[in-house]
Amino acid sequence: MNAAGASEFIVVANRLPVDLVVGEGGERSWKRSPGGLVTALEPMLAGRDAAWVGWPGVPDAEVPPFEQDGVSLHSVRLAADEVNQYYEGFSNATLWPLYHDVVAPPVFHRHWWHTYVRVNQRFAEAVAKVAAPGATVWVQDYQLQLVPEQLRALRPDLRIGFFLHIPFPPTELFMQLPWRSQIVRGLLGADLVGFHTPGGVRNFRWLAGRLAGDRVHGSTAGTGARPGEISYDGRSVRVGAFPISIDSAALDKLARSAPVQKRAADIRADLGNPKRVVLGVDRLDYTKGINLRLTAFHELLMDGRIDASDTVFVQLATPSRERVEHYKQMRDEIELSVGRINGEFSRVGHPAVHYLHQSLPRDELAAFFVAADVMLVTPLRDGMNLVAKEYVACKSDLTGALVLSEFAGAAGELGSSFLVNPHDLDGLKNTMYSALTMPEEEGRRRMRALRRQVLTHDVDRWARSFLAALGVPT
Ligand code: ADQ
Repeated sequence: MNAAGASEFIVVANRLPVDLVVGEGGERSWKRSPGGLVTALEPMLAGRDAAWVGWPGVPDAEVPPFEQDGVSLHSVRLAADEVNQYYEGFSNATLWPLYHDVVAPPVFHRHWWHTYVRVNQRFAEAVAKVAAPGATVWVQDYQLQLVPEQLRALRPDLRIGFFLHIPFPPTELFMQLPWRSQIVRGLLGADLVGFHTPGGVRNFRWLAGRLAGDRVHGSTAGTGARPGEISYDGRSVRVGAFPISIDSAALDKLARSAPVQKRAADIRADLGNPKRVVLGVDRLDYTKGINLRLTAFHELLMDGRIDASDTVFVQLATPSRERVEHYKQMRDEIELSVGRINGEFSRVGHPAVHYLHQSLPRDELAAFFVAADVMLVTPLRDGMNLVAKEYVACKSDLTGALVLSEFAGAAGELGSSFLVNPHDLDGLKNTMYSALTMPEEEGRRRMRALRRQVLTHDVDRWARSFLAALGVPT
């Protein structure tokens, strides 16, 4: 491990990979953070000499640097009003809905923006202190889009990569942002800007020409896995698509293990051994289309095409962003729908919908994936969606069907799933019905193709291809 101020490889993300938990008596402990980013990066960092700069998840916490699993963790302190304005405000009530096709209206506040600039600067300064001369810095996600430019101003010797985990929006939508030029210039501070899909790359290249045109002197498109280039301020900024994935082999192994297989059988028994188990697994977020799939399930029951006595729906939802207004409303709507369906179609001891607003341990989640006959992944827009890939990795016996929204980044790779436009309610119902009733041989053929893709394109390959494009030996 390098001494502080001398790390060769630094990940900077809004959150540390662990959350600080402060007990009632003020005692401190650490717990793994929720969400896709940690799941994605953890295997990549294992065994590397790395530092991670991020917020510990609690306002006003002064935390000295410490080491965990061989990674040195550097905490960035945020005051309560900064959490409110930079994180809950600008990141999650402005950028998140804007970048997800404005499925909820984005809120624009100038004071949120000013706090976003100030907090990004603090992250850049924290990295500048930790980084060794010529070190590589990998900046993660929409909360830190100004960091590449701010960090380059402080430390021009560093090699800077940026990866966006959420969609980069259509140009017309991005143009709504009052601070659109600053964000584009912030990103252009990187040596490599990565997105999940080629669509994100196209949108960004167009916007760079439009919004930073005075300093852009030409750009090339790139092909397939080869990034394009934007010539900016006398430097070359590479821009490419790097679809993220999961630690497929590890999950495949976990799902095949005897305890997980046993637990999957127990889950089915606890559900009353129904003919079909339908599953949804999401962070509770309005982009994930949870209510649409509940409505489709409800209508299939009302139409008599499925029967609650032999088909049950399990929705697992991790609590998320509970202080943001849109999330509170959406949770109420979902819980109302669950109550309504159960009121009409459950029997005592046999609910039609099982809804758990809880975060589950990895092996328990794997058991649910193994137990599920049909997996519903129906976001209105999603950067990638790791749940779709996790489900596939857990189905080594080639059973199961994946219903997947066309608007998830994962749809680009998982064409053998049941692709669906979740806005089209009849289409969603028919697709769910097809998945529930598909012939066994068709199911095996589809699942075999899906598994070939997911098992050969894992998160390690994603990280390596990004770092190779950044010019880092891997
Ligand atoms: P998320 O929006 O968080 O990620 P996703 O990619 O599906 O979405 O990852 C969610 C993770 O949380 C998965 O690993 C899943 O297993 C886990 N999870 C969900 N519900 C759970 C529960 N009830 N209990 C335990 N774990 C649960 C963002 C982007 C995505 C992108 C990722 C990675 O929005 O589009 O795929 O980053 O780039």
